[in-house]
Amino acid sequence: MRAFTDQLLASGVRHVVVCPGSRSTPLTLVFARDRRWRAWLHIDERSAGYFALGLARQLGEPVALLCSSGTAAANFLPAVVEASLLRVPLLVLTADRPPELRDVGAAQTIDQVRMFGSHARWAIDMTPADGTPELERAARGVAARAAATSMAAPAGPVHVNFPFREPLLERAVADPLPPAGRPIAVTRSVVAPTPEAIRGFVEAARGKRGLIVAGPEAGGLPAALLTEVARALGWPVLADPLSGLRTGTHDLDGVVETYDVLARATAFVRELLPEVTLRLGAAPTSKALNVWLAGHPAIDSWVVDVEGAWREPDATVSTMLRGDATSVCRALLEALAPGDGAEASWLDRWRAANAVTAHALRAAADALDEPFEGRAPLELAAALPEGATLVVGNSMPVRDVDTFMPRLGRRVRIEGTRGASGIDGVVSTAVGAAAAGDGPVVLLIGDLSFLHDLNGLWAVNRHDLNLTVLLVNNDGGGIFHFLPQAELAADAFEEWWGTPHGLDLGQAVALHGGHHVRLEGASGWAGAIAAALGRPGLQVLELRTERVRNVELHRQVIGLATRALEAALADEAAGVGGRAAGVAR
Ligand SMILES: Cc1ncc(C[n+]2csc(CCOP(=O)(O)OP(=O)(O)O)c2C)c(N)n1
Ligand SMILES: [Mg+2]
Repeated sequence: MRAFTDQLLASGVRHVVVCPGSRSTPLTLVFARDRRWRAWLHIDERSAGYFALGLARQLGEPVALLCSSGTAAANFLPAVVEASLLRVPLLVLTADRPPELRDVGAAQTIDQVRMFGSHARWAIDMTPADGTPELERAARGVAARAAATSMAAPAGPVHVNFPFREPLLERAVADPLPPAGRPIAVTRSVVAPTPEAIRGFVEAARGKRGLIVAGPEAGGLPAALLTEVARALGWPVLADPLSGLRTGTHDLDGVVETYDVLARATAFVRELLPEVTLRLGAAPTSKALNVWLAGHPAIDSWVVDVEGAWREPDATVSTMLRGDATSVCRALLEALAPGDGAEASWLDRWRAANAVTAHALRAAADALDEPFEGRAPLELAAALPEGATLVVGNSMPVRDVDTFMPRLGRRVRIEGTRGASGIDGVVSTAVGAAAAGDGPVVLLIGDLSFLHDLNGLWAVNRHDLNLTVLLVNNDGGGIFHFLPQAELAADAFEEWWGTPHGLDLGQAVALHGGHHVRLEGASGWAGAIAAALGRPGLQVLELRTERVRNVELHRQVIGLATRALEAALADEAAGVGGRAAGVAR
């Protein structure tokens, strides 16, 4: 075991999340006794998996995950799926029965060989350790390869299955001999684009009206480089909140955050249709943006991604530009010459439209005198300090952050779990991020998602962590009210989609030793958020809203913003100056 775990350390792995069990004893003892490891105990494997994912993403390094045999391992699946799609390095270590006890009715024994299927970048079933130097050397190689594979682009989960024979304990005690041999070094390659590909793009883009679409990317895209590329092209950057481009100390001048509204404004999309797009990161969260761009197959659409990946759900790509985001940006900056960019009015019009829309959205939200879910991102924007991380839950939280979160010139990370968009491990992903000890972490989450991963809260107190939760409680699945089911299946809707649970979530917070506060009124929550950030432990701020009303308020606010934009366009066309000057030139 020591050859394996020592090599993991040599490969830069420092953290391991350990779930209790007997079969995993040999590895648990190493992680528990060897002080070079930061070992995190977790009770629930499903939560543990997401905790490891949140920690690994925050640190940008692989995190190991250990459990016993049987369904314990199966409970890692959701986090393995998410890590694969989100491209987060995880080292999944599962204990197993030795081969002679498999498929013969032995207790707590299931088929674990390659059990994560295509969701693992690499999987191996180890030979039961017998202390011989040959197997120790082989184990060292597996550890080096596992860590390196989890980090190779695209990063992801790796599964190592460990058969352990009884007696488990003597074996562990007899094991701590210093492992033979030297640690293995594995170098990493950059995935650089070919010069022809870069030339091809520059030719396609020269003088054209274009957009850079910055989609979700775990850990963020290279913001400073990408905004430099945008400047050289004279194109705006449509920055998904999960791209790392909407917030930060890079140049935000050409960053557009209101595209979710812009793309719904028919006059605008007619006027400002691009000829070329360059997308980095995954497909954006905004359905309106995706539908708009996909509706124009004549757009020359370039997607940047590493070999083997295909994040292109709308099937509109014209060129897959192979390379990692940083290498591609560097190559583009070298290749672009002064004069290659679009005419200046193109970016000016986007900037002006963005300013009008951002202002109108804010004004429409400010005018409400009742709680509005879209208000939460605005209050968070006011409250989040430099160095904070905002983890946004799926369902409405990520969409509201997409629509309403303004650009912030502060170092604030925004992360989500949009790989598979599950509501099952959101709490633990945020708790794992908090465990990295890298600035304050705030979680914005819906009530069903919160309920789904209540066990995740356990780790906050157990490990003395600090987490602030803004819990949007609309007593059910608010998102479903935006779907046709709400009207077309009205008889069954409330029970089967609305799914009110009727629970007092403050009691769940109390169970986990947290502090619970209700947010009152229509606004002014930033003070409460900042105060919660100043207190230790689990801090839950609960906002109560109403699902049916939420749809009405969204339509009202977005409708007002769309009309403000269209009025500005009309004024501009009629030659009236003012705020919108330049929108529709
Ligand atoms: C594990 C999992 N189960 C079910 C779903 C389907 N689903 C998507 S959103 C949603 C409702 C989420 O409700 P809540 O967290 O309260 O957010 P709200 O819609 O109210 O904003 C459900 C059940 C899912 N995405 N993941
Ligand atoms: Mg809800």
